Amino acid sequence: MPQSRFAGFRPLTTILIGLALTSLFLTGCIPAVDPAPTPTTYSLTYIGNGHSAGTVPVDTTAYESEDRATLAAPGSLTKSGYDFIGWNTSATGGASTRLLAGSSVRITFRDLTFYAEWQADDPVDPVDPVDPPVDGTFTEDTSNRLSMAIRDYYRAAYGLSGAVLKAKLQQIITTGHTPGTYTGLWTMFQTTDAIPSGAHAGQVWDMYSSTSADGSTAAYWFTFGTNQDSGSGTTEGQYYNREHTWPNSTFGGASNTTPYADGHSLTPTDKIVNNLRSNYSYGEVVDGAAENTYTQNLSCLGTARPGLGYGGTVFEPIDIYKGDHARMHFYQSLRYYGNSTFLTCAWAAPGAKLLPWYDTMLRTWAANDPVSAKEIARNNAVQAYQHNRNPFIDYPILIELLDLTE
Ligand SMILES: [Ca+2]
Repeated sequence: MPQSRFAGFRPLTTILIGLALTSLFLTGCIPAVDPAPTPTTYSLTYIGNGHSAGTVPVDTTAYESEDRATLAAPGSLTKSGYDFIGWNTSATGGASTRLLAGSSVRITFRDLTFYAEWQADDPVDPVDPVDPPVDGTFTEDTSNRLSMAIRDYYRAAYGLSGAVLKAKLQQIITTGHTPGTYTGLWTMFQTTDAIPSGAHAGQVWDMYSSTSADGSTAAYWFTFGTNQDSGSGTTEGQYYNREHTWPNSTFGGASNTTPYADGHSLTPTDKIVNNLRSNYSYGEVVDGAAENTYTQNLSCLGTARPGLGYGGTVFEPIDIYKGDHARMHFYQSLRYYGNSTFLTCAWAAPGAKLLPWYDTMLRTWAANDPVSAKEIARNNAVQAYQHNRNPFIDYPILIELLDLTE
């Protein structure tokens, strides 16, 4: 269970209860007692999505927001002429929103619906639900999804594949990158990480305190400048500072280096949660364990869950921002591929190469939390600041075309 965010008010609560009891004693009148509030619960629903036979799995668990679910096997579910390839958050399928049966999903503030995804049975090329990061040619998206300027940005990489594609993309995002300073990030954040609209427009969009994908709700709010870390603060919600999504202690740590102040991999976050995360790897924690430490938006520091492929302490952002962090890490791995200051750490080999367990987890995170309007706007704003882009936001397919582990 999460720590109570009202823990700090216990003394006041105790006083008020004492006063109420005293009042009751004096008046001799016992009013009706409101029942304890029922915790909000969330459901996980499976839909057959055109299945022709079998039974759709049913999950009757009433999940609380910090619980974890394991996606069911298809069981007897079948569709004539098709293979089951996974559960999809979209009824129309697509690799970017697919999760394999057996995937671990955190229930965070929402009901979840998963549609069976079917692929026409092909006896010559049997279905492989795990898209391998290998072959395939990078092609221009000629729809109107991307502006011509963005399409042109990648012009030299179209038609390439594999290691050649990786090298060309690294060259593209390195050439023209005009690194800002670590101090300059305070100003950059005001254009890259501001809430775009609504009651909190212009305030800090902090993924460690936000509770909604559109930024409209949060555990607490920061105002640029006013709440900028000034060296003090002891509890959540007082100050924001600069969070390296890929902890800087693993790449030298000198504040005048390019990766230390790369706007694509730093965001404004609550100072206390930033300190809690420290330089632990991102990961997925064990299910609701008492030893886990939850922040106010239910980000969590705890022991890695069984089966993750890593056995240490990890920090788990909430689900709606996992894809954001995954794509920031993909950027970091590509931009600094081969950079000798990037050392061995819990999630990477020297040269910013993702370890297989981490690569697998981030691919799942990216698939489960597709590119959002927030990331697209942020990519444009960071480009305006330092003149390079995160290719994995523009072209999510690149995750399937590049191998970031070697
Ligand atoms: Ca997201």
